[in-house]
Amino acid sequence: MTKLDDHPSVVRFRQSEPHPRPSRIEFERLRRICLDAGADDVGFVAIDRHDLDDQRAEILGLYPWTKGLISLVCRMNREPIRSPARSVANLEFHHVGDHTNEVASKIVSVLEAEGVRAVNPSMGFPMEIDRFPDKVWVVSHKPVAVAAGLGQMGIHRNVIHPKFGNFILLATILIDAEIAEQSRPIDYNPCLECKLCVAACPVGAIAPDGHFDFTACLTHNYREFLGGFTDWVEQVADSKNASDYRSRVEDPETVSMWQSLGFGPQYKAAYCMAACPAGDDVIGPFLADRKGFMNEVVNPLREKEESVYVVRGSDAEAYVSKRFPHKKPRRVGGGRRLRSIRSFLSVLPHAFQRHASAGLDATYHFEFTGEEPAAATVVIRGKSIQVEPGHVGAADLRIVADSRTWLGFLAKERNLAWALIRRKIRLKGSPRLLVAFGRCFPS
Ligand code: B12
Ligand code: SF4
Repeated sequence: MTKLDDHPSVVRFRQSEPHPRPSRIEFERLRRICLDAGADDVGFVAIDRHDLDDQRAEILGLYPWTKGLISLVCRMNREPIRSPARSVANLEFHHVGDHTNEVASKIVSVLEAEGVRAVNPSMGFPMEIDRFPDKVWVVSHKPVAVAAGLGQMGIHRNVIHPKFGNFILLATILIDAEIAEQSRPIDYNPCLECKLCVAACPVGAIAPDGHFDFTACLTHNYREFLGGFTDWVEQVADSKNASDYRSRVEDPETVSMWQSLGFGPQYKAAYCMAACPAGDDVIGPFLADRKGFMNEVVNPLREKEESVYVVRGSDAEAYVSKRFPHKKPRRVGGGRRLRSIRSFLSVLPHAFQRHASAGLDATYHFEFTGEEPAAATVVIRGKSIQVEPGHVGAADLRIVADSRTWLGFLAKERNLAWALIRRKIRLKGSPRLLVAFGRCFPS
């Protein structure tokens, strides 16, 4: 066997020039590398910047060597995104999505050749899907882009670039070198607060006050992704025969799933993005003729007759029936089963249906026993929710539950009456408060 010192690769390496690892990169040079690779705009942030306080631990958890972050913007063409024809809009999303990943990969290649350690987590999919339904994405590109001066989040929570508007996709590259100069957030928000995104969203996910109904968007827009796909598979599994399946899933929905597997999943809406008139390159037609802009861009999306996916009893279901009677609400399951009490507690604020909670004013003390002991307080009041660790204040309902049984109950695999009889779940207070709690989180 060759000794390591005598191995040809080792000998060649030792005879070659020294390989310095640059610890600092010049701003202009890095900017040029990124623009040459195809980015339409770029900004740089150091990992210790305070704007990244809530992102840092997760990034360093995976890549402890990260010193700097490169944030990239790739522009999308506006007219395709605005098209009521979903295939046209989705072609643009997928095409620019791939392009964004390619640009990021090219930059990593250039940096790697120069001895700089760099990684490019995907702009969208694939994600760390084994963590589903917890947070599956590696880096949150939006806060990095905001810190890097590439725009601000509008009422619809997409980043609006000052020039390109929200017609952009984002990527982040993590590097192990310092960047000589940093970018700073822009000092105004390009969002015009016109609320056209609110008017366009078919499921009411975007509220005029900036509240975002995460599950409403996820259930409809992501019908062919993640939990939507799981729910469809379960429809197949539960069907007694072909005609039973057809009574659950319409033919276009079946072939749409085929298309999603063959070509790529199709976003069902993204109308918030389509409707947004903000950004220097975009704003002209809106300012020239607001009524015309509404008629040409927003109304075709609002008037489109289409299926809209909602969970029974959700705020979105009530919204579609009231605002868009010509659209067809299709009741589906969320397809998300929580696997831990930690996930249950962290997902509550995101899954909360504030209109379904109207009139409820209650404090819940949870005590979980068994595999995952935990204590938490949930306060639902004035259509808002607060989740805190431990027991705080006086409880209107105290729920003591075996953690595994509770997760089974949420997944509809365990019956509540069974769990109460066996004392796997115990209540102190009115059971009606538990029913009211359930109404706030339809699944
Ligand atoms: C999760 C996600 C979603 C979720 C949540 C959207 C959201 N507002 O965050 C859903 C499935 C609803 C979604 C939808 C869309 N998305 Co999306 N999405 C992401 C993703 C993977 C992470 C977003 C993120 O950083 N969230 C966390 C914080 C920073 O954002 P936030 O607004 O405060 O968080 C909300 C939710 O994410 C949720 N949340 C936060 N943390 C957690 C943790 C858990 C466990 C859960 C369950 C929820 C949750 O709570 C917040 C309020 O509801 C990014 C890609 C990436 N890796 O960054 C793309 C990204 C944000 N999406 C993008 C796009 C284009 C869309 C859609 C237009 C999809 C489409 N083509 O139809 C819609 C727009 C919906 C909207 N108005 O926001 C672009 C936005 C580009 C831009 N200009 O800003 C991104 C940046 C992808 C990219 N590389 O460009 N998306
Ligand atoms: S549509 Fe109007 S309110 Fe919504 S994000 Fe764009 S500019 Fe802001």
